[in-house]
Amino acid sequence: EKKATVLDEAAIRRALTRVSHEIIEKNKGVEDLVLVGIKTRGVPIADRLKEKIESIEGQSIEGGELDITLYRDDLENKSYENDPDVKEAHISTDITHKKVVLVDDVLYTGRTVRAAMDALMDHGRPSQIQLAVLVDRGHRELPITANYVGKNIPTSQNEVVTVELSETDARDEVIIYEK
Ligand code: 3GP
Ligand code: 5GP
Ligand code: MG
Repeated sequence: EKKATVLDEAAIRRALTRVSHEIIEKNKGVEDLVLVGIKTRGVPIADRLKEKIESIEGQSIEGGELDITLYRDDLENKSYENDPDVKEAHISTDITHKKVVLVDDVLYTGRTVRAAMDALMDHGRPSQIQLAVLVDRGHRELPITANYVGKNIPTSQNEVVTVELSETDARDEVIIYEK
């Protein structure tokens, strides 16, 4: 059951523009920066941030993607017994000594990000790992926090945040559903 649209196309665009500026400001430019999207919807978000940052700074930056899948068959039973698993990593560049910004659509328990950090460490030795998410819906089960947040959406456990992006879906919209 649909409860509310929390972000429309313009709001998503503005949030990502702000986050782009925050990334540039925190890193004092884009030197040694690598943006790594977590599949599926973290990837188009990372692409959008990359484009905005490149156009603001007039400099190209590296990108990559990680495919993190859960062991489990359903999203409900994600727990310490069935943590997310890294399927594939495609990172165009050597991340050693680089500042990696992980990008995901929704931050929830933090277990996906933990798995993503493990994968990055297997891949090289980044000098720093930062996290950017479009939506932080709360309910962390690990001491993980995002450096950049498009929108904080306090949710209950029986709500689901649906992220639709034009690259993967018909349009740009973030909606809260009651399960
Ligand atoms: P995404 O891969 O595009 O990010 O996790 C697989 C998909 O299921 C995700 O899409 C995500 O949008 C969607 N999803 C909805 N609710 C949940 C949830 O509570 N946990 C997880 N892991 N995914 C969810
Ligand atoms: P976590 O591992 O932090 O619990 O969840 C993060 C990952 O699960 C994200 O990649 C995200 O796609 C997905 N996820 C968790 N909760 C939600 C949600 O409410 N909505 C959507 N769209 N994805 C979610
Ligand atoms: Mg995701």
